[in-house]
Amino acid sequence: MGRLVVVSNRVPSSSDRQQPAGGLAVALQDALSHGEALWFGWSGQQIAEAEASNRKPSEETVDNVTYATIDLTHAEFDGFYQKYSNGILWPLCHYRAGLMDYSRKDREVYLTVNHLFAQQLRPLLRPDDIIWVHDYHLFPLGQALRDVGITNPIGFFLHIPFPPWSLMKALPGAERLMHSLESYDVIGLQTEDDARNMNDGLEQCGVQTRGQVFPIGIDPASFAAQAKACEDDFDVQRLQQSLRGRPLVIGVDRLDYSKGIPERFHGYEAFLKRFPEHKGKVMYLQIAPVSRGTVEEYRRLKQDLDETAGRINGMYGDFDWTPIRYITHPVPRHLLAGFYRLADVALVTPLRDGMNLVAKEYVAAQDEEDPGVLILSHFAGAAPEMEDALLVNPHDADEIADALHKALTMTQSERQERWERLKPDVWRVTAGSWARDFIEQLVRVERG
Ligand code: ADQ
Repeated sequence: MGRLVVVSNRVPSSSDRQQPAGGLAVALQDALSHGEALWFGWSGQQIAEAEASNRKPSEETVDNVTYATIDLTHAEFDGFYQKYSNGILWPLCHYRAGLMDYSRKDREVYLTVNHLFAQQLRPLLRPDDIIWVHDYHLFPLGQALRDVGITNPIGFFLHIPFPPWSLMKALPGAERLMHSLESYDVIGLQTEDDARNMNDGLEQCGVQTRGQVFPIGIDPASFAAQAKACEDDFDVQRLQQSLRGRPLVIGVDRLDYSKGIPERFHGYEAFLKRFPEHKGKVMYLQIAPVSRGTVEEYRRLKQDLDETAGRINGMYGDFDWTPIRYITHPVPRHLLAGFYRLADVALVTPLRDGMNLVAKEYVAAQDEEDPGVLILSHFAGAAPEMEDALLVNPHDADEIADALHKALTMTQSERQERWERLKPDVWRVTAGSWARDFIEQLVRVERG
């Protein structure tokens, strides 16, 4: 196999690489460790228009991987990243067409930046490279690479859901987007639903290529080891002592409207109202670091959550008990593993989610003698693989309340049985196997 070239919107900075904060960097660690590799994308830096004309990628090689990054101008960052990717494609792909704030100008910037990526990447490519493009920021990159003469195998993986064509076509230019996908040799999606939706769209647009399912996973063995090793960590102990014997319910999400955090708060409120025997006897910790904080919709969401948490704490709390501990800054990954292990219940209730790795991490982190209970939304991509969780509809506060009561009163033997049935899939489909399966398909293309 030739060199693996990964292209994503962001390339992790050197500090992120030392302590990968989840997501793509963790998932690709294994794939990037075999042979020579190149990772290309945006540096995370913005520059003035005047500095853009003689832009060149800056490169840094660490062991076998070269990280090549380019800067974006303020206007490119705004139109490509904030507006088109996160203000249009993100809500639409999460079935929230009503939140989509479309403008033709932003679409042009999006296409221009995809062409810029292709032009800047081209001189770095070798004839035997295989190219793997990631996520919605770069839907048209395959086409843009073909336009500048690249004939190498190119694959595309979409980390987020793909909506039904009847919804997707609300996007002006959706047909063109579907046609641009024809440039890819392999297209990967998280779930059967996503593949069905995309393939239906491709068919309706008369495009021949088809998407396949490659569900993403975590590195369960190392996550489990980290969680166990963390039991005696000072901060994990601090959290445990602060519980004073009360069970811990945990939620861990980027602060994003797709994660259903307000709905979860309402579910917890319904639980306190309907099952008052738990009042003062349970602790709910929600960790939700601010993400995309400069996008208006995310600012509104944070304000809503701040208010709802404050209201619930004011209404149900007591002078010695706070119902919700709500944190909007990130928590280091190793501590997160320890917190998951300590938690009796995890609330993972997205309204839509490509996969949701938190659900898998929670299962991996449990103590096999005394595992906790996962409450999981039907609308997480992970749900079809995790039917032994307590599956809920996140729009139904009473269903969340019932599931919380059930989880907190479940016998140890039922918790063990459920966890034993959840475990095999988490261990079978890992980050490593996901990347290997995808790359194998691409290599097959390379070999004709
Ligand atoms: P995300 O939307 O970011 O990813 P998720 O799959 O849950 O969602 O992964 C997030 C990662 O970041 C996890 O490893 C988690 O531990 C970490 N993380 C989350 N909240 C954190 C916090 N508060 N502090 C520290 N770390 C935190 C996108 C798609 C998902 C898809 C992934 C991978 O939206 O649906 O599963 O990509 O394909």
